Amino acid sequence: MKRRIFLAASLATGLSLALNAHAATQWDLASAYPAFNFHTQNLEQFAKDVNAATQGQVKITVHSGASLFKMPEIKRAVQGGQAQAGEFFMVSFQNEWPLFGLDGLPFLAGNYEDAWKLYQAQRPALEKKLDQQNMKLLYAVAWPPQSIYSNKPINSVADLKGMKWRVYSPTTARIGELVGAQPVTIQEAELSQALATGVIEGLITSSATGADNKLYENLKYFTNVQAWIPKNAVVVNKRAFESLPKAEQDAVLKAAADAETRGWKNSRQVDADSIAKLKAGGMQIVEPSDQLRAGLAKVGDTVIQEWTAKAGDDGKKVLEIYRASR
Ligand code: PCA
Repeated sequence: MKRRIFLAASLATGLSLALNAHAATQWDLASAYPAFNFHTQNLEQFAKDVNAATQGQVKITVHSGASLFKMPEIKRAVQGGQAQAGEFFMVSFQNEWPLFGLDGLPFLAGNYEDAWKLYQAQRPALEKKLDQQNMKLLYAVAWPPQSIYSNKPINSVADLKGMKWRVYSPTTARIGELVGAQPVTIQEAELSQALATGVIEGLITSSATGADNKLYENLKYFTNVQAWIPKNAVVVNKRAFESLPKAEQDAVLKAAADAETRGWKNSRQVDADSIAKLKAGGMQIVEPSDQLRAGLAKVGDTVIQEWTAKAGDDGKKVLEIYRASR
């Protein structure tokens, strides 16, 4: 009798183990940046943390380097559930909803403290928007400040005239137009090739992206204008998230909060390290002249005015919240 009870109990345990093993969730997470980029490394750590906190019940595979979807496709892929999770560059999606472009507006928040405040102002609206699009925001992390790379010295905005200018967002395209450059949309994954083949001659991006892509092999100047601090958002398909048991949902959210804190901290360090790498690669790091600053500020004012007109009351409200928090 005792033996039978024991047998029944061990059968039940075996069964529940089998069920547990069967229930393990597997998510594909699409990302567009190289495996060694700091955002990608942060995603890998996030995946590890989730795995550990759920005892292997939630396994996230990070597909870096645009290997699963190209950056412009990632958001829609998560929305439609073709990938359960993904990372996308928010400002690229400004045409869809102006507030995605908030952190790409020139000289609104050019340092990390302000960028964080801007994010706090943006976040509630962002979460709501993503929720309407069938996604949940896990976290968002800042790229280092955006500065200008070129072959010739940029002393004023007039020096940008006629330049084949790589753009990644409606705002970078508009800036290109306003300074008389020729905007060309290029994804980061194609950056080195576009430079090597002369499709582009200059761009605005982070120190990190310059170092990741060895831009010093083709370009000579990094003009440190620190115009804005855009963010990557990491999202999960809402249905995929909601199908997890509550304890696993909580574990994912805890790991996401940790990833956000870690990512913002790393971003600053990566900025310093990347500028050192650019220098070591032979690039000249130049502080912007007063003339360049003034010219860019004027362009920036136009861009912000145009954005505000499009963004309507929601945009105005977020800008007010941000300005009051500074
Ligand atoms: N690097 C990415 C996005 C912003 C950045 O710093 C890029 O240039 O596409």
